[in-house]
Amino acid sequence: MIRSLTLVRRFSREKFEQLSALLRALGFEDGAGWSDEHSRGAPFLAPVGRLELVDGRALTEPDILIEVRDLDTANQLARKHFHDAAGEIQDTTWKSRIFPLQLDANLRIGFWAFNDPAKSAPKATEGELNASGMRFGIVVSRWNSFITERLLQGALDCLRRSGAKFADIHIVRVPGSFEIPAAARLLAESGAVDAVITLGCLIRGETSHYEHIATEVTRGIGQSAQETGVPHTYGVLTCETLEQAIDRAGLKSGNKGWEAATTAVEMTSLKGKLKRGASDGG
Ligand code: DLZ
Repeated sequence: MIRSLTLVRRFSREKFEQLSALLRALGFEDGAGWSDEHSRGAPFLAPVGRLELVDGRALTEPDILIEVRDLDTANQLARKHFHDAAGEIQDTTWKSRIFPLQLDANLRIGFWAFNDPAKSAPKATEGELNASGMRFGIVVSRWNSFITERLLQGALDCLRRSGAKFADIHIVRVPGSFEIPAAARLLAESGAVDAVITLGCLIRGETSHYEHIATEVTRGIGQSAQETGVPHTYGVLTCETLEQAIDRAGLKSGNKGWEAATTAVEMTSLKGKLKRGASDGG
């Protein structure tokens, strides 16, 4: 049922710019903003959100809390952008440190980090979203190219924003989705790419043997990933109607090509970490 949680705060133009710059510097991802003749909105997306209810003692914490990995750097950045409005780092009573950023009389943001993040959460290894130095193969089908070219643009946009160079991206076009697994395997076996992103579009209403193709494509891509050890990501739309496909290619429900690309970046990074035996605790 739940899709997201949004906190809305109004700022003067100057604070809006200042706070946007700080949040970007801290690594928040820009969401899709909006504007009309009087106002504008700039959403910033956090990887994890939480709605926390508290019963009991009076709260001294600000009502917006932003957890960061490196509190000292966050404090330096906040001082750079807001000077004295950013307070000193202090210990809390809950095994963490925090500093306040007083934006106006009513609005204070607290930036905080656990003293020992490894103790506060189970150990986990996860991939980063930095694609610099990574090489990608993208297999895209020409069937329903009106949709698949949008998926490709989404994937390229994601890779570029994540730091990949265009010279390190090899695009392979195939006739239809059925041909994707074979081309994906050839690319993976070539050793020339770190991950393969697969993009296609199957529309049930317009494909008499839809089930057979969809099953075969999914199985083939998975098999290529498992047998070559090269991460493959799945950006093949399987839709009931053309309208659904348009929605998933960037209109209403995000862009599946973008998602497949970001997953490829993460999985490539994860593979590198697991091979090196790394566990960063976060
Ligand atoms: C034949 C076919 C049909 C009917 N529909 C689609 C589709 O919706 N999406 C797609 O990517 N490809 C389709 N194809 C083509 C097959 O994937 C394949 O390219 C041909 O059967 C030739 O092997």
